[in-house]
Amino acid sequence: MSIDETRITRAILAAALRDWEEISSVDVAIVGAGPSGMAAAYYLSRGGLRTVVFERRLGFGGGIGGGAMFLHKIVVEPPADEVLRDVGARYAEVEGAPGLLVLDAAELMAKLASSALDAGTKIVHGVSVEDVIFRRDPLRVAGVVVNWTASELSGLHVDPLFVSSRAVVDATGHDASVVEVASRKVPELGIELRGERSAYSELSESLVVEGAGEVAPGLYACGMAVARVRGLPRMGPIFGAMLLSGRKVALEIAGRLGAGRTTP
Ligand code: 48H
Repeated sequence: MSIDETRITRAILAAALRDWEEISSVDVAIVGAGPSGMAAAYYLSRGGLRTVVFERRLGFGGGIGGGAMFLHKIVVEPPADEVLRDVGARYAEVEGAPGLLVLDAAELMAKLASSALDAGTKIVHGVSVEDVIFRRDPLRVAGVVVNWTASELSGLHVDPLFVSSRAVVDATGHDASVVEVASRKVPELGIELRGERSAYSELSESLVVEGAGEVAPGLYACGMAVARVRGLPRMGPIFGAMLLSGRKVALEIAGRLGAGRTTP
């Protein structure tokens, strides 16, 4: 077999451009490959919806990777163990703390990603969402505006590309950057960002899941983005609400868009 450089280049170009052509119009565009975005992607894809995740960085997991102050463990509480079992991530009960489960950060990142990919999610790294597409009659968010993270970092003026979608999910974490840009640049959506509050783990774990969902027509939030949008406390390195809010948003979108097999 001859390994010809031109063939390597053409193979990559052809496959990547084929993917981008498909990605240019999807059912759901998820912004951020952290725990909430990956959980949402897994359940959406499992339900048969064409789902793409755009991730600014070159890896999966968002805040999972740093564990807690770089210690490579995180905790989760029921009923988020249902998500752990769905993606095959192992966990252990915490002695003396009934209801708390502990697991490896690396395992959760890997299992969320591989489950989402196996279910059909397309994950594109090194791409940042810098804006949304909106439509009138009826007023709604109708997709995202994307650019290479490298051009964002370089400060060069490079015009973006567009991805239209039936739903957009802000899973960008503390920044809630998609909801933020939509609230600023499409004021008629009437989105109010209330700002994240100081730590209160137990309260936050339930309120983030409760608050996850549609923020404006076509635009949904899960994970820490919910805390910034709804004015909720942070919770520290406990990830139950991240997984459960991702699953909740997926089920809500699947219900609206009419997917089949998402329900666990
Ligand atoms: C493309 C983007 C963009 C963009 C950001 O921070 P994450 O892990 O988000 P969540 O909400 O799934 O999980 C939050 C959790 O990690 C956490 O921080 C917790 C529980 N904190 C509690 C506390 O008290 O501090 O992941 C977001 C991902 C990251 O990978 C970003 O790189 C990516 O989104 N991202 N990708 N375009 N505009 N903005």
